[in-house]
Amino acid sequence: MIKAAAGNLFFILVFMLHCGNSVAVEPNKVDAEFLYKKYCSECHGADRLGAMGPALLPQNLKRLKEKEAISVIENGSPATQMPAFHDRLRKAEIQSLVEYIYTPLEYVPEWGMEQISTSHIVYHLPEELPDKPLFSADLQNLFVVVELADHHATLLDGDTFTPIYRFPTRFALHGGPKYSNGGRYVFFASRDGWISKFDIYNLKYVAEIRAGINTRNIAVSSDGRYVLVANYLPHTLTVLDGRDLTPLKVIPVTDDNGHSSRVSAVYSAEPRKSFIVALKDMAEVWEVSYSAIASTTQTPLPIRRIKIDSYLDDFFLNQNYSLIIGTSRSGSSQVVDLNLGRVVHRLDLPGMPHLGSGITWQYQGRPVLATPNMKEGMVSIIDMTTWKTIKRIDTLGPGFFMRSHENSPYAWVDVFFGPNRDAMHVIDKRTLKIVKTLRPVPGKVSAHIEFTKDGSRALLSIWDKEGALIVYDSHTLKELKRIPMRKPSGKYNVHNKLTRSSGTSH
Ligand code: DHE
Repeated sequence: MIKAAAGNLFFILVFMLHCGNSVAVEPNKVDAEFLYKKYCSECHGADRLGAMGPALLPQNLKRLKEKEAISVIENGSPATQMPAFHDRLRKAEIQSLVEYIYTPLEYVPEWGMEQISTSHIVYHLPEELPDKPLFSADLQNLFVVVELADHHATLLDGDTFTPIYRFPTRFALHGGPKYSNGGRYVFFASRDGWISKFDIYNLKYVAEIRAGINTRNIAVSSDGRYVLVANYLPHTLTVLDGRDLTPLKVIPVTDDNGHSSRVSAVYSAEPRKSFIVALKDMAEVWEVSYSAIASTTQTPLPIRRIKIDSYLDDFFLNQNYSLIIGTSRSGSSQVVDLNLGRVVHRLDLPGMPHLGSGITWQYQGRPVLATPNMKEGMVSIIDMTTWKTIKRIDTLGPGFFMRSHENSPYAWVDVFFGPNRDAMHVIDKRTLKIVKTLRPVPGKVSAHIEFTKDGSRALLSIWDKEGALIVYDSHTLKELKRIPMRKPSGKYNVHNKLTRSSGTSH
């Protein structure tokens, strides 16, 4: 059943009519518009509403001063796909581009309940499809691999490492797909706001909906009832029914003074039966409860607002979800106690720690948090009882993703940026020393590890159009298999995600 084909057409028409050529007239407009189309539109959208890159509108650039914007265009932005343009654009051209992106659009499409509902597509009602997989494999040891180069995903058997099924996805998926119902369903989010629910047993999409114009990520409640969508544009959270993605509610993200904020990310805190929401332009963390006790018919999904020191651009939740360890790009890092509802520690973390990729393990009888750094070549190891950094491990360059598994003595961290981005370090969790540096394909980025259910194998991505997944024995560190893939950005093991392994992202 396709409810919304007409709705989609309507959306495209509205976009074409209202966004295509209707930018407010400003000095330098002709040049800037031309330059924007040539250099920026592929990633940021022809209409500046965002695509692979974020929306470039004054309301989304509030925290970026115009001087900083010039530097980003000149030098690129660390930890993103934004390249440097100093060799292609003159200073005056960069200046005119900055003026252009800080000029409000004459028309920003509204994306509320009505537009979201119109985009809703239901392909199959979940109960119409058999509750039995069409293939045979250990269902807890499956991987979904996102292949960014041609916008596909591959379902991979985690015992034999053979692809079971490859299917198209929406454009530019971002963030980890989320599993529900013991791994039967997987949910994806694309940067342009499309949320898709896929039935792994039947190898079919169940439903899709465009929940935002520019989206960060999603979280699925542990009971599978709700999907919460974090948006950059508009400044909202969208609540969807986990069954068929019917939109239930759009929550405006505003403070007491009516100022609105982008949402950095949302996670489901299963032990608390709540969603934790980090905000990019407001010094607050929100906890949205989905427990039956907190939710009443009068107040479904009540929101608890916790004031904190500063914005959260990136954050990590500890294993029992009582603490948020968060950081802002300005360099301040803080520990927020969710039970006490306040900041309880400040951390000394230089550079740009990528806490979203942080992992924990026991080191000499105490829990430690390890985080790569997207600006500096180092991994910080933090004692989670004293909140002191006990070791900085030097790496060959800034990294993005870090991974381990309860059954593995090693933690793997990539070197995502710089001349050594083909390198992958393996750290011994017992000594906090790098014991091996792999270069599986010289000259090509190697990134993002994920372990099999039992932790015996580690899967590495070669981030290239003609890329691969490389399977390693996680104890001997010997290569076992290469599976060709098209820029496999991330891979997600059902068991490790559903059990919230301390070695992976949740
Ligand atoms: Fe991501 C996860 C934010 C750039 C690939 N990234 C996440 C998550 C957040 C985040 C909040 C956790 C969501 C989740 O899993 O539910 N990412 C950001 C940024 O703020 C940043 C630095 C700037 C931006 O452009 O948004 C950023 N991310 C990138 C990239 O440039 C990457 C490398 C390529 C891409 O696809 O855009 C990238 N991010 C990823 C991947 C994950 C991710 C593959 C999932 C990791 C996982 O294993 O869970």
